[in-house]
Amino acid sequence: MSDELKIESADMPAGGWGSVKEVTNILFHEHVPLKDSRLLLKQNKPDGYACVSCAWAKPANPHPFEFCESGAKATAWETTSKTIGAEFFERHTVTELESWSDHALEDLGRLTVPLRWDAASDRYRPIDWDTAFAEIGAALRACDRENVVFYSSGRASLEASYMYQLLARMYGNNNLPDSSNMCHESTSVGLKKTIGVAVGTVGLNDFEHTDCIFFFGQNVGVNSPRMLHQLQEARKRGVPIITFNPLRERGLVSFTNPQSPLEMLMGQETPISTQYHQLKPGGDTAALMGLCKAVLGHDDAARAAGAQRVLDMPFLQEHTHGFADFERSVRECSWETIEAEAGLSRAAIEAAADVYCRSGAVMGVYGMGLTQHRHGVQNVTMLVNFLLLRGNIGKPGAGICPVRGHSNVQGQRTVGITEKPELAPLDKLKEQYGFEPPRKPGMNTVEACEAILAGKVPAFIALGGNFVRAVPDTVRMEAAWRELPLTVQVSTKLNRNHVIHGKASYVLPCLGRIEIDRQRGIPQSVSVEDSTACMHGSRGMAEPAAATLLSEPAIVAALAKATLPPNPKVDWDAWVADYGRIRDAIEATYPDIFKDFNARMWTPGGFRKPLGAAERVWDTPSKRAEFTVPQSLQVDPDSDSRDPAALRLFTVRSDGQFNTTIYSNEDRFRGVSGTRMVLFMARADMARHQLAEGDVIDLATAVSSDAPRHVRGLRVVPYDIPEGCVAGYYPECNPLVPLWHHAIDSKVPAVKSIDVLLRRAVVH
Ligand SMILES: Nc1nc2c(c(=O)[nH]1)N[C@H]1C(S)=C(S)[C@@H](COP(=O)(O)OP(=O)(O)OC[C@H]3O[C@@H](n4cnc5c(=O)[nH]c(N)nc54)[C@H](O)[C@@H]3O)O[C@H]1N2
Ligand SMILES: Nc1nc2c(c(=O)[nH]1)N[C@H]1C(S)=C(S)[C@@H](COP(=O)(O)OP(=O)(O)OC[C@H]3O[C@@H](n4cnc5c(=O)[nH]c(N)nc54)[C@H](O)[C@@H]3O)O[C@H]1N2
Ligand SMILES: [Mo]
Repeated sequence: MSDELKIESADMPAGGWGSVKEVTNILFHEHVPLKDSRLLLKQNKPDGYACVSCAWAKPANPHPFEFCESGAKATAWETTSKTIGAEFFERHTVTELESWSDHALEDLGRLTVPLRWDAASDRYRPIDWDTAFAEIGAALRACDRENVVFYSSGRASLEASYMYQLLARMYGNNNLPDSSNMCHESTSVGLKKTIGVAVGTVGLNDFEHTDCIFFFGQNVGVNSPRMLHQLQEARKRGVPIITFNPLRERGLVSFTNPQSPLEMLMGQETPISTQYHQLKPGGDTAALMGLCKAVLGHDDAARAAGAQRVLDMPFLQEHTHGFADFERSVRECSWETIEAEAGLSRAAIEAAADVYCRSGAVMGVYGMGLTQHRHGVQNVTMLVNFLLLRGNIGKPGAGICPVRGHSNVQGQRTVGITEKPELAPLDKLKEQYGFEPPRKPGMNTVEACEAILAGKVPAFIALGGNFVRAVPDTVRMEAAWRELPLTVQVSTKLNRNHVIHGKASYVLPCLGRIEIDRQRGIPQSVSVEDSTACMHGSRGMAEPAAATLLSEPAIVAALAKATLPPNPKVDWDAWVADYGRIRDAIEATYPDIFKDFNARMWTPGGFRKPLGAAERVWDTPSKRAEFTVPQSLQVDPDSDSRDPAALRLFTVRSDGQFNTTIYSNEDRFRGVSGTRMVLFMARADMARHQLAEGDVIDLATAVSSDAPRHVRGLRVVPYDIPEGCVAGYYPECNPLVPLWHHAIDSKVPAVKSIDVLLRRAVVH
């Protein structure tokens, strides 16, 4: 890959011919054979496999091509014919591999053999599976059980995840941090508190009935492109889409369906957003406060004129609690404060509120732009306040719609991957398996990092992911990571977390979800939960990358057998021999959610878990939906210490990546290629700093009392972004994020608002 920066204007629509070219390129680059490229036709089909990219819903009547550019890339990346085995690791020391880029490491292809790091030669050496499990089991038995961490990234199936949480709990702790702790945990906390369910209420069919969509901080064209189909359909019905995002994102501006020959030939594009509000990062609470204030204004006017109320009074009276306090806080909040904190004019906010008041059923869609802030939870609860004003939760076409990240991240929580003991059915597990589950709260991601920094963690087990690369404070975390006595990673590809490793380190290569998983010769299937709480079966379809790979359920079972004393009530071998039995066990633990699991998992469109809030049954202490008064409109309670010269940095993804997996240096939608070491900046700020396009700068974290934090050598890219803020890529900018800079209550790292200082780089 060349690393020369290229900047081009990116005014083509999302999708379109660019998307087709990208798909062809990656299938070619990954040497995906033609027969396997046909796999894409089985993606997200009722009889096919659930895509390993995002968690967006899978319709009952799918398009013939129910895949997108991002999903095709993820499929090509997993089914690549490139592999690495023992010979590769014989040729390269781990220290040498550390100097390779994230892209270069994963681009080597699929891991094929279990590996153990050999300190004397600084190499990963092959080890047979049985020896690996025996050694890891012996080490875990000797550890301080309270502090061993069992991380999972949100890709593993419901079956593997259920077994994994049982392993952790039978071992003796609730240390089950999940990628969700860096992602939608602000949603889980905020929605549980206000509407009594931890997940969104919108289902796919709501898109057919909605009258208006409010869209906050989610980059649909890149991160959940299949949702563009629903948005395009809605737009064709004339449904307004009102977007709040500091960046003008292509996929939120317009879309050409690459799977519609007519649109492709005619170069037709559908404009997606009808209003686009480029607010300040972290300005969402203030913008929502303004929206609510404008709605109250309309209601006052209606009342004065004796017209029909704008607020849904019967709903407020019957279904909500705390409205009076909330209303007071809105009336007391001045437009000056709202405008200053949101970075939007009163007129712009009122224009959005006008559409809201005219619309019967409204949905609120959002992503990381709301959750990854110091006030991430409050941003979510403010969106709930706004929807409640007109009864927009629990009626067709309306509701709240957090767009989840990893393809089964929501499902992992459903089957017990949680550090919070109150969210796991511990008594049920006790009864089912005859052991005493630990009751002490476990560590979430930030707490696990703190414990690692404090030298308290004896072993870190990871079911997927790239923890050390995904978390904040890269420099401090990498140093502490090397001191971990034991790291065990269940992975498909080589990544930073394998080359930065503990004193003893094992890499256990597993099958991906697209591959055929045969147990005793019989193909097994697994299941996942999508963003709309629907469960789907998934059948692997590609031949495994190597015969030596084990499935995730098989690896978890082997780790459990090597670590735990035998328990006649848990037959790990029987579970691995027939995954249907794991699903029976899941059903026994959660009879309400997973009734007739094995039969229903193939329901076209999935089967939905019961969601009280969608039926207006509120599982909150007041048994009503809760209004909440925001604590502060400021983006950051620490911002008193704000340096006036500071710029507010937020980190984003490009279409050339899936989280820490970097497919390429291209960011087609933002017109940047050649390097990811860039900083998007407003022209006015560039002028103020006397910078020209392509100039090289360094960033330092503005509030860094405990340690200096830097990222050096970023190239300036002029961009349509509000003044005073800048954007850079995740994970390249993670060294700038202090670990303690996280959301109040949910502890999601606040990677969408970091105060930074900029210096022109010294060129030697
Ligand atoms: N292709 C691809 N697909 C993915 C992923 C991937 O990396 N690549 N990752 C997956 C995962 S795990 C996740 S969680 C999702 C993430 O998907 P998204 O939620 O879309 O995440 P981001 O790209 O981090 O940024 C979201 C958007 O928020 C905007 N934003 C930033 N700050 C603010 C703010 O303060 N307010 C508002 N209103 N907007 C803001 C940014 O400009 C950006 O457009 O995608 C999933 N799908
Ligand atoms: N600055 C900043 N930091 C962020 C974010 C941000 O927006 N900005 N986003 C955060 C978010 S939303 C998330 S979700 C986290 C992501 O954090 P993680 O989920 O930990 O990271 P990923 O990059 O998704 O993990 C990629 C690795 O997973 C492994 N893998 C892939 N498929 C499989 C599989 O099927 N099984 C197994 N066992 N392994 C597999 C491969 O080895 C691959 O290298 O990062 C967070 N960090
Ligand atoms: Mo995520």
